[in-house]
Amino acid sequence: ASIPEPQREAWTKHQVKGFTDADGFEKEVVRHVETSLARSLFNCDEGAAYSAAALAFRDRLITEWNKTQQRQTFSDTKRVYYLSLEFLMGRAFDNAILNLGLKDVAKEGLTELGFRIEDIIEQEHDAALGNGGLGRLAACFLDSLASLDYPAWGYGLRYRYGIFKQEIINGYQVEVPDYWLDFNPWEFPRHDVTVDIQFYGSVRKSQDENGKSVAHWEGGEIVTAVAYDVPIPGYATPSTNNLRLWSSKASSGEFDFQKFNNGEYESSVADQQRAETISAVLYPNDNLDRGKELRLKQQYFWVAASLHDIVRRFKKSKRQWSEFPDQVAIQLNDTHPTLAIVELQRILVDIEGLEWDAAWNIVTSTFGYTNHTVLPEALEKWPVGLFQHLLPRHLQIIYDINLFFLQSVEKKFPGDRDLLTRVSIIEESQPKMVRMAFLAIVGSHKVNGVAELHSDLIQTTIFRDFVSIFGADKFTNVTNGITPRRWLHQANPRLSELIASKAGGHDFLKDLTLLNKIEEYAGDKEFKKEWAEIKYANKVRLARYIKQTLDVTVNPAALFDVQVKRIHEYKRQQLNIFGVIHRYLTLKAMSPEERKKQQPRVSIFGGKAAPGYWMAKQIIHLINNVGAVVNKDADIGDLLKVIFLEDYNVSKAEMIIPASDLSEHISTAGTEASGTSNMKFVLNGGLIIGTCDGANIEITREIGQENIFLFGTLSEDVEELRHQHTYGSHNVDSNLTKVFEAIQNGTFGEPNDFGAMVAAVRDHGDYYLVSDDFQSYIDTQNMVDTEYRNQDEWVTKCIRSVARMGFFSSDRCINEYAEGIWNVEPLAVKN
Ligand code: F58
Repeated sequence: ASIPEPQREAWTKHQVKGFTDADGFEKEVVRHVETSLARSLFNCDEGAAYSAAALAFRDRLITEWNKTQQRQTFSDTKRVYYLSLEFLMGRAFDNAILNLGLKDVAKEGLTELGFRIEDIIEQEHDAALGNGGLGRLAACFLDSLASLDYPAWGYGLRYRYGIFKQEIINGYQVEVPDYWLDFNPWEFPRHDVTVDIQFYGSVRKSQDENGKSVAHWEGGEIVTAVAYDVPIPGYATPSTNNLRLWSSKASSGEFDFQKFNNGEYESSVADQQRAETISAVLYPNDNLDRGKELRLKQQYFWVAASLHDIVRRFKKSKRQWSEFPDQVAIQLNDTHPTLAIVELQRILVDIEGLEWDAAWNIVTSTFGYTNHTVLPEALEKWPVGLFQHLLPRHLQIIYDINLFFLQSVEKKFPGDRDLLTRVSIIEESQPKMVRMAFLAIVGSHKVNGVAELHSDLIQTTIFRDFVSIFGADKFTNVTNGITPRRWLHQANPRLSELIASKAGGHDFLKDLTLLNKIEEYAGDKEFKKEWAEIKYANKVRLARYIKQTLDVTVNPAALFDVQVKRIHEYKRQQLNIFGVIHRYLTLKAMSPEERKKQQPRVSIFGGKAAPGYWMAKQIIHLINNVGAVVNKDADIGDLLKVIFLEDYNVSKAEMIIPASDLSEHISTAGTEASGTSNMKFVLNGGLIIGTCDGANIEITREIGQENIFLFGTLSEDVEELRHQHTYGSHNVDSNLTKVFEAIQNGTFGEPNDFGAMVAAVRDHGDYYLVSDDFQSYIDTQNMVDTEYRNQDEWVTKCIRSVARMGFFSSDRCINEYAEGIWNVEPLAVKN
């Protein structure tokens, strides 16, 4: 309902203007302390100061956000909808003040009010609605979409509990729930934006007046989706996009007032709780599909609410259905939202009455699908029986999609029964399964991988048949990227300023290729000195944090070697810790004189293990036990320290990454689709030790092979080696055998605790080729030691690498999606 013309003057007069200087900001902080928080200068601690400062900036964001949304509505251009079950946002405050260009204002204002901005930033709880790379990629994409002025919305779930908090107790991981919503100023509940979502029930068919069969999905239960909106500010632009997260609650129709009236409070409340369970918790698995019913419920709940919202918005434009793909592009972040394909077909056919083929044309022109893994255990499949029970009409539609698809395959490749079995969306197994990746391919117009090697691999292995069916044009690559705003400007402000001083200001934060301007300073003495000082200061900060949290003293002058990411056998933290043990044994065997010549190193690990992944937990346990022995060994001193940082998350990454000299990206070749932290480390002036896998390959191409430490088996040789392990003889590397002996003689605690880790390599086929790559890993680490001692040359390498990292901005990546997949354009902001 809009305000009539005569009264609008009053509105314009009182339009919120928003502060632009420290004084204005302080006024807003004090107002929020005294009104929103009902406190005063007598009881304003850092928590309250954060809350008030966040509310003050939130007000600023809302004004721009409203304008952006109005602009998008009036211009009526095509929008992008990014559907992701995970958005790993981290903190919002620091990001908001930087993107608004008001960090100095915030700093000055907070200082005048008696606070240090660093302490205030630390008060914020991370928004941790994701597991790892996939969720963080979605967050970087939102930042780029807004910064580049694309009309785009994110859609996700508002989990009450994000990824668990990790505690390390006696060397073991313990999971603690992450209840993060106590105070969240960054979200806006939209109690008026709700969608009723149906589950279970049955399908009745009838005939319409023309004799056409119509399906009616009836009965079952209803859960209500409530929208919560999160503003996403762009950098150096007023554009502020929207992330809409759905929360589940019992539908008012469903809540049993009768029961309540009869005094059966408990059972009526139980219904309510059951509904709220849907959006209660993020599943903590990374690269593993566990097939739980609640997970499928989450997926449908979120997808159905989002599509309803998108369709509702489209219908307001009063266009023909055939124009839907001109107005709407939907990107599926992995297969988790694949049901959106089926749901849109259902809306168009069952509710809007379109013919099947016309509807299917619209559907396939609308969707794009991004694949993030080739690991078979991570490819989603759902039992047909579960679908039949939970979403009976959707199963029928899937059967029809499959039928028409297989008919088209049969037409193109007559008589190839094997092919039909291989590509069928329904796997003829016991029980029968719906293959979600195949459904996503059939229902999309583009399928992309996330790095060149990965995109090649999916086209030649898991999706090979689909390339011959649909043609190679349907498949493409979009190499991942990261946002330089968070991962350079925010995480490493001093380095960002140093770069700005030589790159002609901060434009490189919007066009990262401008980093190349610093290459001419790679030999500049003064520049290198400042560069090295910044790295050292970042290491001092991390060393201080290690002292505070673990009470271990590390020398900031030592080489900081970092591997932080989810713990997974394919990422091979076991290779790293076996290498550390080998280093320890080697140092122990040396004379004191020889030891003095060695390069001191701090091996830093961090990352969560999925709660049910016991091998990953064993790896964490071994790292901690090795640290306990090595860190107190007087023979070793500063030469080697082993650190496990608890509860790795986005805000810790912002502190750890700028402090790294060397980071490890050492997955078995062909297993890590892309990796994105590799890009963050290089961008912050650290070098990489890595395998020829994922984006490491493209990083090498960009920065030059002389600036990266590559080792290990190539992806084309992996299969053959695995075959040999299984069917030929398998001899474990001799240095690795000594490492195993040390583990088994109890050097690092109870040997049985690590039996499975050793056996996986020695007795069970060494699927991840730890033994095959061990010697080249050790040799390469020794090379790192040698090169690190030449600090002058090392710093030059770091500067050159940073200068050549322009390609890895998520801005480049989003522009590629916009042009090659979505066909959308930025919406210019007129002042
Ligand atoms: C990651 N996948 C890839 N999945 O492993 C990584 O190489 C890539 O850089 C990144 O995506 C972005 O493309 C990943 O993080 C998950 O965590 C899923 C969570 C939900 C269950 C299945 C795995």
